Amino acid sequence: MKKLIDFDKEGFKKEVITNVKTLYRRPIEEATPQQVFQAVSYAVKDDIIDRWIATHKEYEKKNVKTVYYLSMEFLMGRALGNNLINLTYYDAVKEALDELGFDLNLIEDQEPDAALGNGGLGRLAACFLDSLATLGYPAYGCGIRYRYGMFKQAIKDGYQIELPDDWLKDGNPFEIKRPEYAVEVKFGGYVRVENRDGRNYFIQDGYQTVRAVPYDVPVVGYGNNVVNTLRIWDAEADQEFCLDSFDKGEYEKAVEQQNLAKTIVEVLYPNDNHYAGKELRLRQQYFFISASVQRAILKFKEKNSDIHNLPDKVTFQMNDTHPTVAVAELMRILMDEEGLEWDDAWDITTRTCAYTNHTIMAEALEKWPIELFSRLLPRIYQIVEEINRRFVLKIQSMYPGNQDKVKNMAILYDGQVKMAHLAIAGSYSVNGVAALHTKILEERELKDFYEMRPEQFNNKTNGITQRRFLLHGNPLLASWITDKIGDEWIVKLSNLKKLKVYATDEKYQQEFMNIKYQNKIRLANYIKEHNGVDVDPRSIFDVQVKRLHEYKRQLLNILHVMYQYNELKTNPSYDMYPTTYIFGAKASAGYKRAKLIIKLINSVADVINNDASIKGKIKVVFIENYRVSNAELIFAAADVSEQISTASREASGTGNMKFMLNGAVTLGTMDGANVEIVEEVGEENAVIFGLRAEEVMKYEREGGYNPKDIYNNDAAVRTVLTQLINGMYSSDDPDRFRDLYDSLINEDVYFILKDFASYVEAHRKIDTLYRDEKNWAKMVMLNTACAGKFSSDRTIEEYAKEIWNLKKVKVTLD
Ligand code: GL9
Repeated sequence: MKKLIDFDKEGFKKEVITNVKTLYRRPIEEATPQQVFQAVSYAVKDDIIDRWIATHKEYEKKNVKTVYYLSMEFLMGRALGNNLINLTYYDAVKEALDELGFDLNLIEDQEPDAALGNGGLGRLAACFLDSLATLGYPAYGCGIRYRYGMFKQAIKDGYQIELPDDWLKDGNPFEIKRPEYAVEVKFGGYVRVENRDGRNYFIQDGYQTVRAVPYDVPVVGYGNNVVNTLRIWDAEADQEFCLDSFDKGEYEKAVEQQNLAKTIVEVLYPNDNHYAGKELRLRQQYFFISASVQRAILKFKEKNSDIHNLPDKVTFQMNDTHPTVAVAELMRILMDEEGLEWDDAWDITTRTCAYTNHTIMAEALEKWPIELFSRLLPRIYQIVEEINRRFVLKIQSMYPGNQDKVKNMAILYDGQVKMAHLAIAGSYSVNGVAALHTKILEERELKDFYEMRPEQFNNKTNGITQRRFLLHGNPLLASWITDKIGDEWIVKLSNLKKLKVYATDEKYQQEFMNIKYQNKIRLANYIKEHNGVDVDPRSIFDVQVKRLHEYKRQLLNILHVMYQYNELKTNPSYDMYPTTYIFGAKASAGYKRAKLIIKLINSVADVINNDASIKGKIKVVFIENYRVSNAELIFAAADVSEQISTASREASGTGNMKFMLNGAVTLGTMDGANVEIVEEVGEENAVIFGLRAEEVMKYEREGGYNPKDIYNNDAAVRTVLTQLINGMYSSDDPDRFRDLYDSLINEDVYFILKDFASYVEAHRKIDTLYRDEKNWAKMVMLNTACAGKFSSDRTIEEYAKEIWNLKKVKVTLD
């Protein structure tokens, strides 16, 4: 690996030893692995700090424009390994620890994942931070320091159990508490008007305040001395918990306040692509947005005297609608605190805010009841009302007499605050996250808004960071690539195309496939250790890992496994290449059907894995507690990447890119970024099946299709469906899976039966392709070679140029 930064190995070892001593009063020989992890992390942080300070000095000196990436979720994963990679110290520290008698891999395993996110949306935010720092763009991530992150999943009797994720229990060595930057956030009360010097001021009274206290987490750029900040907010009760209260008998009240504040940041809502409408969630949203926006304005004012220049120095990028109250909060600050008039404030706001849409799933749309919204945020609601009033006037002047337009576009309608509409009205940019997704937004979901202001819309196809998902997650492949084409790919992923020439060379094919095999052994060992299942690394590793959601169609996958098992049992000549079907998925705690699908997968695994008669031709594994850290092992080991969402539903997907980068073939529908993956790698190097988005949307316009036709005409489908209700996989309770059966037979909203035959066909094709070793090697190598487009570095360059107008900064250490 390239070494840009000097590393003093002996000094580092000494520091680790000292840290163990000062932190734990122990000699290093007696330290636990957790203690060594802490000691190493503090030593690494020491090196980060100087660069962090230097970076911010440079930003201040240049008075740079900064993007504030506002997000309810940052799915960071572990920090130690990633920080070492980006400091370009990884190998050197590995050596230093070896000399101290510790294995860096085991030390890394001591760190809990920072799982402050659900899935793709949160992980995208984390990849973006990595790219922003690596490219040298001034940026803050702004979020919430949830006390409990994404729950820990255990599997008991095949069912998902949720356990609290107490990720802070040993302390987070990388974070720094910044009480000096604390701000107040106000909830509730009422608004009164006060006239001063002929101008009306709106004053919130009778409110409760919560103190927002930031914790800063460093985000290290790769080999460039840049360290940006992820600022996550903790909540504390406002008043000092004073002895006075005892005297007044208000002890309970004081404690209550304390708890009320703490509750706000207690837990991440474990919903993916689904809105639950909980009051506490809106509290969370306003809490971190008000704190982040207030702090950004204060910082702006340190270096700039005219608030009108805010758009030249700040962009608030809203990660989905969750941070959308930022529009109204910025208006509030500009008017109530900076004394601007509406038009002026609105002009500044709409040149400062930008919005990314991440889903078209109807159930994900955030709509707050006006009653709740106005009670919790009275002043903010007043502002939203006025934004809406003016916006509706604009609609009416553009489309006189067209009530449908008002109905479809108003921010307040039917007693609800529509957050997406507020985001669009308040932003200068609206972007989708893959070409197909953006097209669907423009032509269907947000058609009216697009017609009103087409220039506002743009696409930014998602990306992933190769630093975590190749350099750190797949060290064997990373060093093979560096050996062939040099190490510039680490910061310029398009270089991978230079690997194309190796894809047809047998010697290199063997090297590449050998690395894949080593990675499969590594995963097999993990599975053995964590699941107790033996899997054969020579079998096809066919993998679907992502959140459990009906639209992602894990059910289609497992129904196909059931079908294949039937073929093996009934047809002695059925010839299939041994395949290991690997699943990993968390279901939202309240999502019953998703949880039932997990149970089904595990039940099918139980039956099939224990049937000696099929000679191990099929194995099914459900990896418990799928998360960023084990994902890195899984991507590296996959042969086949299952990306099988109902076409039109997956906005982009990013797992698809991680598999491709690590040399897996996509078995997928023409959905989200799969479309662009096929474009890059060529149709012959992916296996595509199923309805196209156009076809799905046509059926939907026409009221769906009739799944019973398929049930009646396809005997194989009928058999599989019957096995859902005849006790084959639930002998103790034959009705257990009836809900799944009914949903497929009666509605099949996600076109599972409709796509089934095509999916079977696609699997046959994979089987045939895999047997042709040379061609398969060529295919997977071309997948890696063509993955350049999907670096989040490319995505961030596009955001920086086309939306944010940011300038790069260079940081040197003196
Ligand atoms: C998602 C989409 O479902 C994904 O297709 C997309 O890749 C990511 C990132 O743009 O955004 N939208 C969404 O609400 N989630 C996504 O993953 N869900 C969450 O993670 C909450």
